[in-house]
Amino acid sequence: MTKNDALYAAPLQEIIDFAFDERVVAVFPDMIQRSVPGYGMIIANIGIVAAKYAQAGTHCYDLGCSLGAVTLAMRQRITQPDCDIIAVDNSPAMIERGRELLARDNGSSVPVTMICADLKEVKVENASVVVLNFTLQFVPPAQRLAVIRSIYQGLRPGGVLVLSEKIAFADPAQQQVLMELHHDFKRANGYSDLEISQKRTALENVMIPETLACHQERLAAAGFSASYLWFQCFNFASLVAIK
Ligand code: GEK
Repeated sequence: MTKNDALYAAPLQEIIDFAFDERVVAVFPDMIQRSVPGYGMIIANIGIVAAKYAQAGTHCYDLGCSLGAVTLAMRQRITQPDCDIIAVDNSPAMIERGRELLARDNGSSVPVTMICADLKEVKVENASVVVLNFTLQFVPPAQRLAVIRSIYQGLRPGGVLVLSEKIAFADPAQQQVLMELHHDFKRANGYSDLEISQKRTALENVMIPETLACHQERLAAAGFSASYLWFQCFNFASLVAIK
């Protein structure tokens, strides 16, 4: 059972920086579903991408796996022999709960290893599919190129990186409209104005969105031959980058 997210429902004296602790873990499936437009669709379709690009005898990575939603979707779809999935998150509470959920998943024989670690310390190797599903936005911008470069180096030719992010817009009018639509989405999902504003403050220093152009330039700088937008809803987008 997952609890409803009411972490920011009451007025807070002081809003501390958002952290993926036990309180967030307890409400995480509800929180992400009600906050990220298209989350369920993105997860299901990452399974489809993995089914197409997984190569026999390689690793697939889910970096910033939280409770392992992407891992479970990839696991269900991958049919290539001798693949495994390496799921990484630096929140001990996420990994503990993720392992419990994984233990209950018996629909696939694809092996999964869940590791509690900083993704910046994990060496990606012999990979065919790497997923950063709303994770890079939590890595300090100055460190993002090194992360993308090391993923590129660990991918086999023909391998892919799926990169999903909340995005910003260079044009202030576009930024304003899409941000308002995202807030309307959250309101339609039952969040109050107070919840929206307090959560926004908590995320301000922790989650830093960039423009789509910035992501695509970085992917090209790291060596990816192409990156394609395959999903966008309001200010949330997902790219598939091909080595
Ligand atoms: C999903 N992908 O359900 N190293 C490892 N993990 C990290 C790091 C880091 N440096 N920084 C943040 N995280 C998931 C959703 S949530 C997105 C991803 C969100 C982890 C952090 O602990 C959290 O679990 C996850 O990245 C981001 O498809 O909540 O908006």
